[in-house]
Amino acid sequence: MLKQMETRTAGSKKMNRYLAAIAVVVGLLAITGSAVHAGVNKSSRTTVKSTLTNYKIKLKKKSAKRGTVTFKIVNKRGYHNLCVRGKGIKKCSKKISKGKMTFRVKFKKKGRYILYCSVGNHEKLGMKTRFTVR
Ligand SMILES: [Cu+2]
Repeated sequence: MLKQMETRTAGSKKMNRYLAAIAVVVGLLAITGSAVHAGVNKSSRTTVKSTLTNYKIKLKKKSAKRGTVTFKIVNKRGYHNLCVRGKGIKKCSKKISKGKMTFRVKFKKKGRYILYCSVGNHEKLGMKTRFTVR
């Protein structure tokens, strides 16, 4: 189809220059478009220092960007874990007594999540806190 157009406008240098300009603009738009797309898709990584004790969860950060969040947990007292629920996610770390562990969660959706401990009735005793994904 383009070939036909070129044949028809053959002899018109002005038209050819016009078509070349359009091609350049379309090319630039394609480049800018893909750059913006890459920016949106870039998944973020956040580390959140977390402390567990009887019966509290303390977070150094209460929010993160969408992406992978690594909770670096120190359990100071008692037997606990760290769980996340909300937006279709329900995931728990292993349970530990005094010590350290890492718990990694991939947050795909923005919104409010709850972090809690699933041991016994610890959540009711206060081991519960809000976590926001932006
Ligand atoms: Cu607990």
